[in-house]
Amino acid sequence: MIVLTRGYATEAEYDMLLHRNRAISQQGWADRYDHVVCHEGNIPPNQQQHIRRHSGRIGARLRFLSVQHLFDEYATCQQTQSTNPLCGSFDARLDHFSCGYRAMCHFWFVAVDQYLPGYEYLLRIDEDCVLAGPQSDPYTTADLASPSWQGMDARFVTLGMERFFGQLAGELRLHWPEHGTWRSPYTNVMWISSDFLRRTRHLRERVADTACIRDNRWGDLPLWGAMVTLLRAEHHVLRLSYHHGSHNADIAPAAVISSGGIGTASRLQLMGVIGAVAALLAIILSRRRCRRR
Ligand SMILES: Nc1nc2c(ncn2[C@@H]2O[C@H](COP(=O)(O)OP(=O)(O)OP(=O)(O)O)[C@@H](O)[C@H]2O)c(=O)[nH]1
Ligand SMILES: [Mg+2]
Repeated sequence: MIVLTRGYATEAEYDMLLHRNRAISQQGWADRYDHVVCHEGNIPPNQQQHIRRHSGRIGARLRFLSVQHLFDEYATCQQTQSTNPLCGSFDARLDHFSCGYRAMCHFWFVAVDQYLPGYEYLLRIDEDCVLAGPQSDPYTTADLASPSWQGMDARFVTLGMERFFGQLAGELRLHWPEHGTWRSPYTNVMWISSDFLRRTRHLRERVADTACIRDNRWGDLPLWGAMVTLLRAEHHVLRLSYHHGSHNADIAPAAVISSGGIGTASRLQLMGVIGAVAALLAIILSRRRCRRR
């Protein structure tokens, strides 16, 4: 089980990570897995001790792994201007995404298996994701699984992505949908097999070569969705519920609704419409019953 986390100036700022770790410690199956904390090389030994001490059962077994080299490569990213015409031109909105955030996207999409070789499966649980009480072991032999699948990322951070994958699919004779949209795993909590990592390595390297993760902040969410689409892998639902802190949202395993890239928000809206129609029917039926009496 892996987290990539920021290093902080004070111990108090690790509270969110500690909350995450303690929720994992509550799981009966936590001992079956290794627990890795990846960081930028900026969590010193005294802070590592603090994290171990307050992480519950898994604390003693935490492995701290520096991925500083990758973050150094991203340190001078050009935030608002792309060097590759494929993925756009100047856009001030990109300024919102730091070089560190883009390095994080690169880590999870391109580099994770290089830093963590030798594991059969990886389970990502982000720093701001807290498992919701004791749950069953989510172990699966699926290529890739996530509790929730959704549609596309914002247009201004996916410039050229559809065109790129359409061309790649044509070149390598892989599948690509004509409508040009695809479903993506909500990657904050995601399961992935080493076999799928191996089978997608050449495709992920092609993505890395575009430099669009750095320049246009192509995110790991639509990129993993594209991998699943290109290789016609299944949209497996991972049986884990959690609270996603950065969005203050509770995420529960949700069945994937037909094709077409329907998002979490759309799904919630759909549930709302179904609920409203059901309520209306109930009122009509109850009135009919009243009239019959
Ligand atoms: N080391 C490091 N980790 C980061 C950085 N940015 C994000 N992360 C980690 O990457 C994971 C996801 O980061 P979030 O900030 O939650 O981003 P997100 O979930 O994609 O974005 P939201 O859609 O806002 O939730 C968390 O575990 C963060 O700690 C960074 O600059 N450095
Ligand atoms: Mg988050």
